[in-house]
Parts: sequence; C-alpha cells; structure tokens
Amino acid sequence: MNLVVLTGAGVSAESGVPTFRASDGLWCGHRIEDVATPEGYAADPALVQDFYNLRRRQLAEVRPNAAHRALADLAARWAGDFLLVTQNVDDLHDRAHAETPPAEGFELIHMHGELLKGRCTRSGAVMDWTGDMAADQASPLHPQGRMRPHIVWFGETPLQMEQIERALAHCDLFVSIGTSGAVYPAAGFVDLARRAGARTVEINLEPTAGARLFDEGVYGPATQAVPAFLDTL
Ligand code: BJW
Repeated sequence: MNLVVLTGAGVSAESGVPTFRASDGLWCGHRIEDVATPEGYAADPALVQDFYNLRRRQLAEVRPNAAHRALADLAARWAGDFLLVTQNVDDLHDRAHAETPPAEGFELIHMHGELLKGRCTRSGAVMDWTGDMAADQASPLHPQGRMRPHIVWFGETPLQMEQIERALAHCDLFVSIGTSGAVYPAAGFVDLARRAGARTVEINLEPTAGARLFDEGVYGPATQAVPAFLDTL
C-alpha cells in the first residue's frame, strides 16, 4: 500500500514552533508580504535575513514531538512506498527519522525549503547553513553571488513537485496533518489523491475549511491524534 503524508505547522506546534495563521495574521510581528516574498527580500534583505536568522536559532531550542516520532516509527515498518511531504522548514522530521531509520521506499521532501540550508542567488546551488546570514552575505558558491535562505516564498515554485505529483497519482492513502490548507499547491494535494482513488484523512486540532474534501477527520492535538491514528494502520 502506497502512502503520502502531508504535514504543516500544526505537527510542530507542540514542539514550540509557532504556526503561521494566528488570529492577528502576523508572523512574529511581520506582515507575510514583507518577509515571505521575493519582493520583500529585494526591498529589505536585512529584515528578511533577521527574520530567518531568528527562526534558525530557535531550532536549537526545540525537539521532535510524539507526532514526528510516530511518523518515523511508521516509516521504519511500512512495506510500500511512503512519501512524507512537509511544508515545514524546520528539521524536526529529519531529526526523528535520524533516530529511527526508515525502511526502503521512504522519502522525505521539504516542499517549502529548509531553514538549515542557504541558496546562492547567482548559481541557485544549495548548501547547509546553520549560522546567521548577513543582509549581503557573500556566496561561497559563486564570486558574484549572495546567499539567501533556502525557502520557497510566495510566487516561487515549490520543490520536487513532479515527484510529489507522481506519488499522489499512485497513492492508496493520503493523510494531511496540521495544515490549514490555505496555501497552494499543497492545499490541492487532497484532490489529486482522490482522483487516484486514495482514502483521504485529515488530522488537525479542528476541522479545516477544506474538511469536506476528506473521507475522514481525526481531531485533537497532533501528539495524541497522530500516534492514535497511525496505530490503526
Ligand atoms: C494543529 C495543532 C496541533 C495547530 N495539532 N494541528 C489564489 C488562489 C490559489 C493560489 C494562489 C492564489 N494567489 C496566489 C496563489 C499561489 C500561492 C498561494 O497559495 N497563495 C495563497 C495565500 C492563496 N502559492 C504560492 O505562491 C506557492 N507557489 C506556487 O503556487 O507556485 C506555482 C506552482 C504550483 C505548482 C507547481 C509549480 C508551480 C508557494 C507557496 C510558498 C509558501 N511559503 C510559506 C512560507 C515558507 C517560509 C517560512 O516558513 O517562512 O510556507 S507560506 C506558509 O504557509 C509556509 C507554510 O508552509 C504554509 C502553509 O501553512 P500551514 O503549515 O498550513 O500553517 P497554518 O498556520 O496555516 O496552519 C496550521 C494548522 O495547524 C491549523 O489548521 C491549525 O488548526 C493546526 N494546528 N496546532 C494539530 N497541536
């Protein structure tokens, strides 16, 4: 049986990583357009770099929670293909899977990029980046390049979309965990899975605006709802 799991900010919330769409509509006091668009970066690179520097530093203070660990346990015993697509730029899934190595057939994709990577603005090459990035950070990868966060901003193309769409076209079970479904193309994955004839399940604190698109909903905090649901598989 082929499985595709999509995760969003809700899976990391109980680790202490803030979600995006809080009631004030601001991310850590910033407007989305100022910090998560190429235009925002062009207008004020220092503001954008500071925003991501802060979030990169915060990763040192958080740990994978029971939901990340339950997915890693499942990946270690799953017999079919298992694609875990996360919209999250934290490394909490990576850390959980490093502790419990997955079976063959498992893959993790960060479709919106990774905080712990930087990208050269000139060559597009990506490299590990654990420290702060300066507003005009020189690129070690190209003499005329600068480094920017390896993050997919609004208007940019999410990563590894062909691979994701291929897996959705062949999946038997699609599980969406802790995402509001407000951002495309991830919000449309449930439609692609349904077209493939997959069983579709939403796990969230509460039903999302797109809840009716799923065959089933499991509601509660991810650290409880995810292990409980995965135990039924
Ligand atoms: C819990 C919980 C607990 C809490 N337990 N649950 C008009 C119509 C359609 C589309 C568009 C449009 N205008 C523009 C677009 C496209 C645009 C888009 O979708 N805009 C929308 C605003 C409408 N999309 C793009 O531009 C994307 N690119 C694109 O489309 O390219 C074209 C293309 C498509 C396909 C193939 C090829 C090309 C790029 C989107 C990039 C998004 N980037 C961000 C920022 C990343 C950097 C950063 O982190 O700073 O990614 S935006 C932000 O939202 C971030 C997230 O990954 C993403 C999704 O958020 P998520 O994870 O759902 O978080 P929240 O906060 O919204 O929800 C949390 C959920 O958890 C809630 O439901 C809670 O209830 C729940 N929860 N605690 C369980 N304990």
